[in-house]
Amino acid sequence: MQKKKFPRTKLQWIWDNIAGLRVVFILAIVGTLFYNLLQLTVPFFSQMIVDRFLTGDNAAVHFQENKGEFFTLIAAMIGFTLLRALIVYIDCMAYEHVSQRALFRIRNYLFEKIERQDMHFYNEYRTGDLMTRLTGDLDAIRHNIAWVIRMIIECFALFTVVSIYFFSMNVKMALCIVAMAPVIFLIVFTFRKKVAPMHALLREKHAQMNTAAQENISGNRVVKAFSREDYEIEKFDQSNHDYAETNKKTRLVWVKFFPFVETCANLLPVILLWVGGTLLMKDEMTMGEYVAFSGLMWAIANPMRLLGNILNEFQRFSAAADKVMEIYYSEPSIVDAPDAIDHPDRFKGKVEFRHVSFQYEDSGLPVLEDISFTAAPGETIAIMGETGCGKTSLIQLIPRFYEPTKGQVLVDDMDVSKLKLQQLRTSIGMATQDVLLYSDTIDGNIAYGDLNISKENVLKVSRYAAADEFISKMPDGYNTIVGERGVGLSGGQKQRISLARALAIRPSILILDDTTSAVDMETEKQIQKSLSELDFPCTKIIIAQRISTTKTADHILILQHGKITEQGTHNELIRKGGYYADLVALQTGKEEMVHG
Ligand code: DUT
Ligand code: MG
Repeated sequence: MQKKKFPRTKLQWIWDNIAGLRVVFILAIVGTLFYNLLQLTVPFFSQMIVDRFLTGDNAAVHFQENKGEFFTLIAAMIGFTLLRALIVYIDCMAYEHVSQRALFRIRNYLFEKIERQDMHFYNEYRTGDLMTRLTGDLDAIRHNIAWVIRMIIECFALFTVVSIYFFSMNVKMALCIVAMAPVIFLIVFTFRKKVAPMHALLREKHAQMNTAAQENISGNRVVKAFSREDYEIEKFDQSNHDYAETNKKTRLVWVKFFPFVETCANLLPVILLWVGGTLLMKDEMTMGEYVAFSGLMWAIANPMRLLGNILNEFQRFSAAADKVMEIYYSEPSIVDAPDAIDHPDRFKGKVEFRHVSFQYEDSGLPVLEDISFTAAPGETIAIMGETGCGKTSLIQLIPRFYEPTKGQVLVDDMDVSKLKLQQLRTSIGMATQDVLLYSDTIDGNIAYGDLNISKENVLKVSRYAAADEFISKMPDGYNTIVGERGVGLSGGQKQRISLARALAIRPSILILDDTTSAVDMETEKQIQKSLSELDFPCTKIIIAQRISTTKTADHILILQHGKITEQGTHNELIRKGGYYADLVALQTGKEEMVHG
């Protein structure tokens, strides 16, 4: 996939997201610098002790005469060590605090972003991938704030401070040691180039594995139905194996570089012994200085060794940040127009399509072509046609889930693209083709679109949807909890709850997509009757396959391959003798009569 450009760099983005915590963060950085400076105290005092009290001609006399000074130096050493430990503790807490708050903030923001995306986004991204962004990727970002940034600062601070100290003590010795730095940088730089793509790949494998797990868990009924457990287990195993392999390969990249870095780090004491020894013999360096060099050698060697690890983690962060920022900066393409009409009043419910054509962004085939029809307020329009002819696509243009590629969709004579999305959508009650019920009570599911709905109204819409009877018979009635997908309910029962949910918002426009397909004829008749007797005005657009559902409609549209091929009332279409008439014949068993 093409790498996306973001308005901010990754570090700027982190900076943006620690607004309000920046002072704490900067103080933490200052703390890191400070406690690394304190690292110098132990070797500094050791040097003094060695030079004054342990070496030299009159060391023993000096010690006898200045015992007080000796113990003061020891006490200072202990004091500074304790102070350093305290600062390290507070500092770690500060980084942790900032990183946790930033994580919290980004996660909320990201969830809101995902929630407000349009349909196109959900066609593009897989759930498992989005979940990875919200969990593993975000954790890599938190780790970057809490650990990686701190370590980078620590390494550089330590290296710089110790180098300066070394130079102040002995330039020749310092030069020989610091000369190792460019070599290390070269190694690490080459490593970075090799390891960066590995982390991007690793992150992708992680997302793939999560997607496999998520799809299997939510689609487990299909797996069971086809007895494909073994197959899926093997497939997941493969995914897991892929991930583990990539993980191993990523580690191996460092393993290749590690011996070089380790050799450089291990050479340092050798250099000290060799060069330092020579300088000592030539009296160009004191024993105390030698001890200080030796005592601080780790401060040069450790950053060298750590750099690979830090870089590894930074690349992990970088790969994760790419993914998170992609969502962070994504904008839904369907949003309120800047000059959107404010329409707080109830819509009358007129729906009009004017020469509408439509095609999905990711497919080259036109789905709808030149669709024109009008539904007057309160009318019932039925849409029929073979599977895949574009019925669902057509109705999705009304709440503006997608935009037509040509033509206009109007509600109450206003182009839907000029209406406020929230006002438009809350006026449309929709029961979609595949019913999704939340893990909540039946009551909660019905009240989803209007949390202030009264108990009586829940009962009323359930009666309209012919759902009251079966709900009342359930052990906990309206308080029965239904599962993620309404497990425990029949297809027809779920459809009726979904219809009740659509009616509960008292919509101006009711859209039913195959909503009574799983309901028996008798119940369907009952629903039809109550839909014609609703106590609020409502235009109904009903997709159905059964003639019994559509024959009372004011207007029937026949959709074939994305075009309206017939339209009219039941009787008009029968007289016409086309697709609809054939359908009537087929469904009422009078085929021979029509063709005979
Ligand atoms: N299509 C896409 N992308 C989508 C959804 C559908 O390319 O996200 C295609 C598939 C099909 C056409 O659009 O060829 C129309 O699909 P639609 O779902 O509108 O068909 P339908 O009339 O509602 O079919 P069914 O009766 O099976 O629900
Ligand atoms: Mg459909």
